[in-house]
Amino acid sequence: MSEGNRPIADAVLIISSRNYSLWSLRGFLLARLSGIPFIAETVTAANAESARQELLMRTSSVLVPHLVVDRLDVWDTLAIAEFLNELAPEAGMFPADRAARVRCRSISGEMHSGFSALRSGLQMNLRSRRAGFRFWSAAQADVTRVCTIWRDCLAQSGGLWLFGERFTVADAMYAPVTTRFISYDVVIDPVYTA
Ligand SMILES: N[C@@H](CCC(=O)N[C@@H](CS)C(=O)NCC(=O)O)C(=O)O
Repeated sequence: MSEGNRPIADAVLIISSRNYSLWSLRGFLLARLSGIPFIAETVTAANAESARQELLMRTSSVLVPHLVVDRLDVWDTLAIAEFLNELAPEAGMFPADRAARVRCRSISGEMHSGFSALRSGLQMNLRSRRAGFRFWSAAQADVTRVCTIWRDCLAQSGGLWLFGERFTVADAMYAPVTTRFISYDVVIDPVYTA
């Protein structure tokens, strides 16, 4: 991996729990997808206030994930995805086909900026199983939209992942949604049309 033929040194990804923090999980999956060797530094603290104090010292946004590569700071998950793709284009983080790439960026952006009812109503917890969990209708609208996106992508790509045989940025962005559907026993229509 190189940037202008210069080796990439000291890639550090600052995250919090991959069990409870959906953005941390996404950042971690994206870093793994890039293939760039990195160290994941996990901010853990006894309570919310001390976690915030630690984040204040580590990240300008006071949010995770936050990537540091060659003393360059990158925060915000989509910016991290784009930067990793820039550093490691050979990893194929986005689909090779332009139409698929546009769709991949669009649905990743849609997940990044939307689905607030799903996010607040069904909080991520990989360790939780809530059989028969009931949630409000706004979250149901988000669930329906997610299924439409998945169905359209899989119909076009044929699976296995949203854009075919390779796991892409979009799969990382939607990964915490699949875990929520499992955690909260969300009933969805079959999304495979093939
Ligand atoms: N839009 C940001 C969202 C990041 C975000 O909200 N991160 C949460 C973790 S899930 C956070 O760091 N919260 C600070 C805290 O919990 O103290 C991104 O794309 O990275």
